[in-house]
Amino acid sequence: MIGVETLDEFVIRKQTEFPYARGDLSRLLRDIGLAAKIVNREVNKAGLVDILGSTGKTNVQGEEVKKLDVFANRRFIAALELGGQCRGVASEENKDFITFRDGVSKDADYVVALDPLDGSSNIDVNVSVGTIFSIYRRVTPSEGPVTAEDFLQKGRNQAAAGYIIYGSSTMLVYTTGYGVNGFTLDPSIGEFCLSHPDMKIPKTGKTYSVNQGNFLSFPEGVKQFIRHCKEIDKATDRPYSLRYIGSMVADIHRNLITGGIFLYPATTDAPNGKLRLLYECNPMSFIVEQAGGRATDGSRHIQDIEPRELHQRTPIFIGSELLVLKLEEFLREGAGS
Ligand code: AHM
Ligand code: MG
Repeated sequence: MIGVETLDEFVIRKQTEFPYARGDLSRLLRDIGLAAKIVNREVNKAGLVDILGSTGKTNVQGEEVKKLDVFANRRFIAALELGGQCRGVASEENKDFITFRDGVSKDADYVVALDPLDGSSNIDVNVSVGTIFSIYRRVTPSEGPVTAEDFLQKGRNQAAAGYIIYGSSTMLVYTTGYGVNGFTLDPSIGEFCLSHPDMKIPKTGKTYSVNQGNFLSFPEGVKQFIRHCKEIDKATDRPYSLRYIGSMVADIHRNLITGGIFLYPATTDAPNGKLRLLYECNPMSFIVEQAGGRATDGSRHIQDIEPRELHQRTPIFIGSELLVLKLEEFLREGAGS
């Protein structure tokens, strides 16, 4: 191929790979790409305008909502509604899912679970944030309104998933179950261009990413794994490197490219961990597994967990296969001690 391939061109070329090759999912991905460009524009100028800072309100999880969270949420929901391929959205920022009943979306077959701006505590300090999305084909009859059942599907049912990282450059990475492809936004032409075709996560790595401040309240097996990471590794003559941005998208994106493991375990105060199954853990797990990695809650694949509620949390260990397997070994030993 001569020159760059844009996200839209790529999605159209790959359309025949989709299980329902009517083009709906292709259009949905392009709608998400468009919203991402608009959010990117606002994230980039966050330091310049009054949009920066907190609204003073809290979201459904009781966490402080930053203005850009609100903006990104509105932007993505509007793009999905106007695009006409999405029938409903569950968002980190909304207690209940939203249904599109009228207009162009009224016959759409897909629903989207969304974290519009993940890692938003990093906005004020100019550190990478992200958007995470998960797309399902609805399971209830298309004549009727969407129900919770359409969203509460196992991760294995995802039709597509992806993230956008608003970083030193902005990238959109997605999978439809046929490998993982990454696109970098070229600001000079305003297009996401294929830059990372068929991404594969290294089998192992030398990086672990965890909020180690919570060490004392981690399960015993996790503590042992972290101690193991701090020991001198015979192969490299040095310990593992700890790298923790505090933005799940950015931490996992780095590990996807260079190899590593990201951990958000249960803690004494948060026995289900912090991160949300539907719009954080499932989509990131789909991508990492498609890239050849592994994602579990310590005993089950994340994508095999049966969701019970929209904002359900789960512990997560995700990244290079051999590192996650090693962690699971420590967890089994820890449980037995
Ligand atoms: P958010 O969706 O409210 O931004 O929270 C999710 C973020 C993740 O991106 C990140 O991995 C994690 O929270 C960091 O949490 P902590 O500050 O407890 O380490
Ligand atoms: Mg989040």
